[in-house]
Amino acid sequence: MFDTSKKQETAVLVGLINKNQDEEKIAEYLDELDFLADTAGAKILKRFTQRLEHPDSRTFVGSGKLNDIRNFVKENLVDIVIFDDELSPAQQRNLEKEIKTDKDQKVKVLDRTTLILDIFAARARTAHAKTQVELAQYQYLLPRLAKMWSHHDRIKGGIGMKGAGEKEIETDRRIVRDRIALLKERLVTIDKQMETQRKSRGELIRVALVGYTNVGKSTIMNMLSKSDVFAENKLFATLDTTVRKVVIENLPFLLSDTVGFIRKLPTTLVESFKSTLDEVREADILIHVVDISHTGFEDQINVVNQTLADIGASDKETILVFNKIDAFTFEQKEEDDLTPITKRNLSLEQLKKSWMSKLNSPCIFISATNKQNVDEFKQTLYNNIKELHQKRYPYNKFLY
Ligand SMILES: Nc1nc2c(ncn2[C@@H]2O[C@H](COP(=O)(O)OP(=O)(O)OP(=O)(O)O)[C@@H](O)[C@H]2O)c(=O)[nH]1
Ligand SMILES: [Mg+2]
Repeated sequence: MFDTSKKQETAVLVGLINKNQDEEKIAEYLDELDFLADTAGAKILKRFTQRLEHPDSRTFVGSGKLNDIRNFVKENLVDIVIFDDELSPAQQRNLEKEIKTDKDQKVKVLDRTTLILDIFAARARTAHAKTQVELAQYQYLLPRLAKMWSHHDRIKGGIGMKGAGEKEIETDRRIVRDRIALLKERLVTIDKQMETQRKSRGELIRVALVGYTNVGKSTIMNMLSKSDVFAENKLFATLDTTVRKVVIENLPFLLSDTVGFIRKLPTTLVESFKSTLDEVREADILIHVVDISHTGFEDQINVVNQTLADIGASDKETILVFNKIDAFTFEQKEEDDLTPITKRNLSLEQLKKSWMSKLNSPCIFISATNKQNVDEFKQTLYNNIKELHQKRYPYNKFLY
């Protein structure tokens, strides 16, 4: 989507402040949108926010704000305007028209979903991931074409003739539907192969790393398995599932690393990544990795738990691993500071205490890059796997 052959493309971000997302939240959400845009290769010049309970049905933001955006885009020759929420086809069309000040100006209007889909498309390596992403993209497109169609229909108002534009849309819809059917067929074949592979892995306990994107899942995978899975400070570095046989002391098990989750993950993506997520669904134990250095880590935990529930994997034995303790910072309050304590004022020790008392499953605090507390983490993992192994194979004691 972003043209990398030319100079780096520039973009502005747009988000709404309302009762679901206050000023602090929207700042954090736009940080994330900025990170997504950066991952896709764009440079953010400015953020626009507007206090609005519901998005404007025509242009997402009100006319005053739209004017500000238009002026900024014109003055700074901005290439892309990115909205933090999904745009309806009508909003997208209106915005494309209204942000331009003259007809030769090229400004792209994107929403969060398209941005995530584009990043997935650029990052997909294997045929499996590519097929899943392409399916998600077409599924996102289809209702949009359909909506355009019904919109034309209404304007036509009962006159029996079809205009050229409508025919085109009808053809487009047929092409998209055919493509979706073909991609689904392909996925069925790939899924079968993967299912056979999973079955042939035998009786080893299966552990899956799950978590928000960029929390350090692949880094932990590499640390535990001494393998070399691609890890970097970009969102969605991992799209394909990697499975490794890992041995702690003398206990072997299977460890899988998979795609990270994110707030407002497009539903079409979750749908088409079903088979990738089977690895999570079929796991015996989940390692839920959290980036404790991120100010919104609690929200991220909730997003992950919700996504796990959505894919039917919420009631699994889970080890909560707070990673990146080396990068953790907090605002220590002075003794005479009587303003109420917020989450930002809690030290690592206080957080540890509160999480440990809150959970009845294990939780560990580590730094994967600095190798802090890694032995304790491995021991916890070992104990959990061993216990499950003994339960499942009571007569098979040779492994430990
Ligand atoms: N400071 C610090 N950085 C870490 C730690 N663990 C991982 N990172 C960094 O965090 C970034 C993301 O790590 P990854 O392992 O790629 O994260 P991931 O969860 O696999 O990310 P996705 O595959 O994109 O979902 C990388 O730049 C890592 O070097 C840690 O303990 N401390
Ligand atoms: Mg990864």
